[in-house]
Parts: sequence; structure tokens; C-alpha cells
Amino acid sequence: MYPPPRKDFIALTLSDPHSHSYNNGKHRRQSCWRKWKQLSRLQRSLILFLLALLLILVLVSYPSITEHWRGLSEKEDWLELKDRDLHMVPPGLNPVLRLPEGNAPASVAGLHMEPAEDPQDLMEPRGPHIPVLARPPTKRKPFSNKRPPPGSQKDGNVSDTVSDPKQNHEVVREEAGEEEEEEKKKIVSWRGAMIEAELATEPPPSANEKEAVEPRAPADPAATVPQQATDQLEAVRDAFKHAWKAYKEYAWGHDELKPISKSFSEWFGLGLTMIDSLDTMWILGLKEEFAEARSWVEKELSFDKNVDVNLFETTIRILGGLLSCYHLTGDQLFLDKAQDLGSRLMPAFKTPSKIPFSDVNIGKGTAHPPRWTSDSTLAEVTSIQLEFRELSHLTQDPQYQDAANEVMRLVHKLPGKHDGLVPMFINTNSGQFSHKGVFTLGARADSYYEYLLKQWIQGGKTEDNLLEDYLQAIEGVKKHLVRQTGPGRLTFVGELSHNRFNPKMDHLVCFLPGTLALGAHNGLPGDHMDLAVQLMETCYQMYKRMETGLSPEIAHFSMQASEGQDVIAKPADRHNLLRPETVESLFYMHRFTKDSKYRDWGWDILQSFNKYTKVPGGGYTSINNVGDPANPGPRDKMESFFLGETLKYLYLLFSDDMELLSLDKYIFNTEAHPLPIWPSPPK
Ligand code: DMJ
Repeated sequence: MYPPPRKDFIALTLSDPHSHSYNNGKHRRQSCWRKWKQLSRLQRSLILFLLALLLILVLVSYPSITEHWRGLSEKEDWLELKDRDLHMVPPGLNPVLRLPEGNAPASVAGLHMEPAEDPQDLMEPRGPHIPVLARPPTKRKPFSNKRPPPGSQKDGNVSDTVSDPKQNHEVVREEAGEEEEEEKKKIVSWRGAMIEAELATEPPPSANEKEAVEPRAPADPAATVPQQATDQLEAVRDAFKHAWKAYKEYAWGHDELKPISKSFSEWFGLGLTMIDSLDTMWILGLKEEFAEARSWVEKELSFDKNVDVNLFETTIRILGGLLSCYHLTGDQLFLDKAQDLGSRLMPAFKTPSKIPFSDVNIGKGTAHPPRWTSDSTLAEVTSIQLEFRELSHLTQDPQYQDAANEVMRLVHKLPGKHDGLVPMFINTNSGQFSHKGVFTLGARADSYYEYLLKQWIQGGKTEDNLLEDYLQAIEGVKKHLVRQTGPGRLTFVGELSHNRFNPKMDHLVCFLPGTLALGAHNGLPGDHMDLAVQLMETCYQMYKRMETGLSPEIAHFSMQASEGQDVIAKPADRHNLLRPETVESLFYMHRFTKDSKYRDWGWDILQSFNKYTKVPGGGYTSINNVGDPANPGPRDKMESFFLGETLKYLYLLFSDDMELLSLDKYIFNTEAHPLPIWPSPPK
């Protein structure tokens, strides 16, 4: 806080009917001073006493005010903002850049919410031939763009109004709040440390292979791999079953499990965890669980709901999950559901620029941006293409891919990039980048880079613009963002903010080693692989150097050799949300190099998840403090991506079956849902 400017007197503005006649501050001050002198000693004492009292009150209430803001980062409410509702800035707040060295509490991969004081502070961008895939027969269906009457759907957990989805969510959360508090009180001491021996009772995955007709089911791992790998695969299955047990018991059909309070939370009210987990169950060979979930999809899942959903999150988690399940199982149910959802998401693209809005009401067929801006997040509008393109391929209806490809076409030719690096926002009216000047590979930009490469691979490596943008961006990353730490020479990817380098890296950036390795595997420059190897080491060190063996959400790096530690986790950044990016990259690195150290690292990470995030009785929870093994601080939330991505990538990392979702046949969307690589067109 800055001290107030020194004053020799107290300037009081007392009510004066003639005050309007004063035309400058000097006169006003003189008048006040005169009035003050006219007051009796008692009156003056009384006023001074009241002012002193007011000052004390302000000082006393200051911690709770600051605590309120801290709450945005350290409590679950902020967690909600973190991944998804960054764009949902409450009225009166503006997202502003966090100070590089500040202990800014509510950081969202580099952003936090503060009351905007200065318009200048408004956020600036700081998120060989491929074998032909054997595909299940596609039933071509006439496209129907059904629209239900507004408000036709009422659901116990989803508001039947469309006013404010965030508000709806909050209502559910508030109602659950008291019960949660009660439940938490019952947990006398939770230390996270818990490894339960569960007997593996599940039959091995199906070994039925109908290569020519259906994608293969996973082979029986026990029959094909050495003991250590079998144990590791079993450990992942056990982890999944432990998580699923609680989801089934306390959150069945709801979006997310709250494992501590043994309850659930809703986001879209679409059974997010159920759908995100489907293909993981199939891959892990958890047949019974898969069958139950499939039955829920068949009987309960309806998109005919008056609910606002986020286009990006719904696309990568639900549309991607359904499409991937269709490919793995050949079950028409999943394609029908995917097409229904895809058609309900299409209104998002009806904007002046064709850059989609962030939110769609899938029941009403309306779309809109967040209330306070007409911008969309760059990563969000450029990370829906794999799914929309695949939907068109399967349905023979071009509308989905046309809309998604148009976004890429527009962004490709857009001015405002910095050696291939893109700003974090794009305006849905003008179609131009907005809030230029900040460049990151973390939140809001991350999957733009990932999807450039993956679309190019998906399309049979024919779309040159995508490759060009990807190669240029990686050159930009190397030039502007890649640096090494002083003490231990760890390579990391920092951020650029108005030409100022910030040595900070979100855990989200740990997708990059895997993506770089995938590019190198597909014929891109060898130095991409060199960089992947170095960054992979750093991402692992972000886990290893923390007391719990789990990475913080954001790491800061020391650039000076004298600084001692390479990796620093600031208090506001010490949470861990069970994120997948590091194990995702470990999977790619192991597939391409066969270096067993990557498996060892993944094994270490799984052990740490089991020790500090596994909840007795069922479920895994995100935690508050990776630096405190005695009290990691459960946050009471199991994100759907823990089952959809983290455990899936760990399983694939430990599997010796390189044909299990071969990286020459499948491309994983950014939520780890595998989609087929299309055959190259004849030359
Ligand atoms: C997931 O939803 C996806 O991986 C997305 O690309 C980034 N955020 C989460 C996982 O961290």
C-alpha cells in the first residue's frame, strides 16, 4: 500500500448551500478550514474520534477483504474460474495481467481477477504415409437440425432458465455448500497419504480383434507383457476403479465428483465425467463399467436441455468422447449422440466474423459471448477442429468441418502474430486479434499450437497452411520463449508480456514435449525432438522437486545461477488439479524413444497421486499445496480429465502394445480422445 500524501490539516467538505459558487479547490479548502476553526473543541474531538474509529474499522476489515480475493485463487470457486470460466469475469472486474513477481493470489495460468483501476491494465494477450484406418461402417443419415421449444427441458440440476449458467452453477454449489461443510467436519484428519490394496477382479480386456471391420479391442496385457508392466497396468486400473467407485456412488450421471463431501457438482449437467471416461474404460478393458455407462448414455443422456454450455469444453470432452467411443466400439449410439450434439453447437458460429462465440444454449439454439466482451479465447476457437472435421467425415455432412476450417483459414491470414505466436483473444465481430502483446503457450493459447500439428496429421499431411503456421510458431517459441535456468540449466518455456520475458510456465505447457515429439515422428525437424527431450525433463522436475512429488499449477524458474533453486512454486500456484499434460507427454516420449526412464517417471507420478490425492473410500481429489505432504489440502473436486486423460495416458505409457491406439493411426484430441488419421488422398 502506498502511504497517503502528507497533509497538515484535515479537509472536510461540509454541506454548504453556496458551495457550487466555489470554482476551485483552494477556496473549498479554505472554507473547510474556516468551518473547522468555528467548531467547538468538543465537536472537533467528536469528529476526530469518529474518523479514528473509521480508520480502525478499515484496518480490521482489511485482512478479510484481501482474503476474499485470495479466495478466488485458493478455494474451489476459483478453481471453477481456472479452467473454464476465465471468460466469465464478474461484472465490475476486468481480467488483468498478474505482476511477474507478485504473490498475486488468483492466478489463472498467469491471469488473475482484480478490480480494474486503469484502462491500461486491461488484459493484453499474455492457453510417411499413414496406414488406412479400419473404420466401422458408417450409416449415412439425413441431417436433422431439430430445435426443441425454449424451456422445454427441466432438469433437477440444470436451471430451466437460460439467464445465467454460471449463476445456475453457483446455486447448486451454494445449496451443496452447507452439506459439504458438515461432511468436511466429519473428516477428522485427512492427510491424503493412502495406498489401498485392491484386488483386481476385472477380466482382462477383450482380445477380440476384428481389424477389418472394427477397431481392435485392447489385447490382454497379462498375456503379452512382462510382470513389471503388468503390475503397472493393474495399478492404473486399480486407480480408475477406485475413482469410478465414488463417482458411481455419489455422482452418477452428474458432471463431477466431489470426493471429500461425497457429492457432486454440475457444470453443464451433461454427465461430463461419464462421457469423458467412456473410452478410457474401453481401453483399460473395464467392460462392466463401460456397459453401465453406455446404458446411461442410451437411456439418460439428452442434449435437449435448456442449458448454456462452453463450445470448446463441450466439444473436446463430450463430442470428442462420443466420437472416439464410436470408433473404438463401432456402436451407432455414440455417433447418433455426437451428431445430435454437434448440430446443437452449430449456432456458435453465427457471428459477423465467423469466429464462434464461447457459449451456446444447446436447447434453444442460441449462442453468445461472455457478458462483458465480444472476444473469444484463441485456444478455444482453434481447438474444436479435429472433432468437427471428424463429425463431417462420419456423417457426410460438411457443415461442421466447413465452420471449423473457416476459423483456421481466418486465423492463418490474420495480422498480429509475433513470429508465429498468437495473442490470446480474438474478436467475434471484427475477427481481429484483441489485447495484443502477451504471448504464452499456457492457458488460452496452448491447444492452438497443438491443433495446428494434429489437424495437419489428421488430414493426411496435405494442408500446408497448418504445417506452415505450426513450423513458424515453433520457431517463435524457440526464439522468444525458450530459456534455461541458471542453477541447473533446465530448459523451460516462459511468457512474453509486452517484450518483457517472464520466467513462468503453466503446467498446461507440458503438452508441448509430446506435441514436438509427435511432429518429429511425422518428419518435422530433428531439433524439435531435442527440445522435446529437454522440456520433458523440466516437466518431470516440476513434480520431483516438490515435497509431494506433484507439480504445482504454475512453476517459476530462476534465471540466475546464484538463485539456488531452479523451480519455484509461489504460494498462490501450489495447487494440483490432477492434470494430464506431463503424463501425456511421457506417453509420446516413451512411444517414440522406448526409453524406460519415461515409464519410471510416470510411475513416480502415479505413486504421488496415490499417496496425496487418493481419497479413502473412493475418488481422487485436486489439492491445494504440493509443498506440504503433511497437509496437501484436498479441494474436494475430481476433474473429469483425471479419468479421461491422466489415467488413460498413464495406462498407454505402461502398455507394451504399441498397436494399442497406434500413433500412426490415431490422433488424440486435446482431451485424450483418439480419432482416426484420415488416409492420404492418392497423389
Ligand atoms: C483438459 O480439458 C484439456 O487437456 C485441455 O486442453 C486443457 N485443460 C484440461 C487438462 O488440463
